[in-house]
Amino acid sequence: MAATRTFSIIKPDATRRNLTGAVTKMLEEAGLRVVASKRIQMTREQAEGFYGVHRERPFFNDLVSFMISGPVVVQVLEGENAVQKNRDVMGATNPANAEPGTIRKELAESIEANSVHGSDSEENAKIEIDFFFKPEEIVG
Ligand code: DGI
Repeated sequence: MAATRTFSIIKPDATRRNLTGAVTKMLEEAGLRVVASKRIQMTREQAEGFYGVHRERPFFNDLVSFMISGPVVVQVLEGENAVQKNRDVMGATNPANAEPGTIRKELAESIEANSVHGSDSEENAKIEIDFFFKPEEIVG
């Protein structure tokens, strides 16, 4: 099967605790390659746009405030079945429900401060990659 791509964010709780390398190591050990990566401070407008699908959810304002509370690392990951592989290594949204060995079980603090974002479909991966990266910033 050909390699595909997904989009990942190392969230502010993880960058704050100096876990950028630890998260990336777990992604790499799961068989994903980092083909683009940059550390950014998201603006409120960017975070609101990125999480637009959650606008009506009760936690939307908290989520946006959390995502701009510190730097994040946005990444493009490549591998066989990249979207699913990344979702598997991330673990469940709430770390309390995540399987042992997953990033969220091992590293996350709470359902909000859950260390990583990962696209939930190939279609959304393309949209999310385009939201943060120019084609020339991705080197496979
Ligand atoms: O794809 P996921 O990140 O696993 O989960 P999602 O798309 O359902 O939700 C996006 C993010 O929103 C999630 O990573 C953390 C936050 N979130 C989801 N459900 C809740 C939540 N935050 C709070 N405070 N409460 C929730 O119930």
